[in-house]
Amino acid sequence: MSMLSFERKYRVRGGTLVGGDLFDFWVGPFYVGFFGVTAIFFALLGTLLIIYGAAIGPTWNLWQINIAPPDLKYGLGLAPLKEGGLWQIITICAIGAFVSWALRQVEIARKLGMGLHIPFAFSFAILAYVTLVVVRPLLLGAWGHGFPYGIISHLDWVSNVGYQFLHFHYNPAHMLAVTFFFTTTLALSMHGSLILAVTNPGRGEEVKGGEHENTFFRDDIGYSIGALGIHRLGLFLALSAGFWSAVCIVISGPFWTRGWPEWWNWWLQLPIWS
Ligand code: UQ2
Repeated sequence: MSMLSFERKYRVRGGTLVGGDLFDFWVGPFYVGFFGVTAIFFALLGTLLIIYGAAIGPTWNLWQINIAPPDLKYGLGLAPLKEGGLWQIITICAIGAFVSWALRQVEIARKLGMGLHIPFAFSFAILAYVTLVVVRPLLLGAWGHGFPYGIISHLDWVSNVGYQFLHFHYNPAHMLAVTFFFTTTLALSMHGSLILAVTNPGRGEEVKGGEHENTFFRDDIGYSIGALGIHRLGLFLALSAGFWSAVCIVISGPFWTRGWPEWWNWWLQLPIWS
């Protein structure tokens, strides 16, 4: 793979967290690093175990392949390989790969003298996954509370857990998460369309810049959040969506066991009504 003229300038040594300069090199366009090696290791092992799990399963139908967590009777112990043990090892591989990836992002950011916003942002996605398959199962006392790895099966799991709480949409943290997800799409569609609009003027027209971006929204709604501001807002909205998703599932079971509509009885029980 060829290297762009400016790339050589940014291929600087150092910034590694472990291993010194042992893994401080590139393969083609990719930085390796200690965590590049561990990421490849966990991703490869996890993928092979998923394929093995599919091979000993009843179907090769991509939609129906399922690798289930252990039965609840195994509690927080290790399960036999074909009875959830595979799910447990795959979960370790997944977390190993995700965390390796985040730490590799840290090393690259350090090399370039950048902020750590990217690994920080990615860690919220890891947090949401770890909450589902580690934190909540730990709090509930069994790995069997993790979700199954399969396209249809994980949808069934979400549906089942939803009905277990009667009407999951009444979960206040779920409400916040959904609102943040939708607002994220609103903000990104506003930002994406604005940038494309100023960079694609009519034929013969000059490309527009920040002044036009600000002016459009000041004319439109009387307010412009600014070029830096929209990215801060976008990051905040996206991270909040992931954060409240993790909260909404971890409180369901460990901290609230009845239907979510019933949670709102606190409102009817306020002393101001009596
Ligand atoms: C903006 C701005 C940008 C943008 C966008 C806005 C010049 C290039 C999209 C407008 C965004 C506003 C007013 C905030 C909207 C609030 C929510 C909660 C969606 O002003 O600065 O930079 O891309």
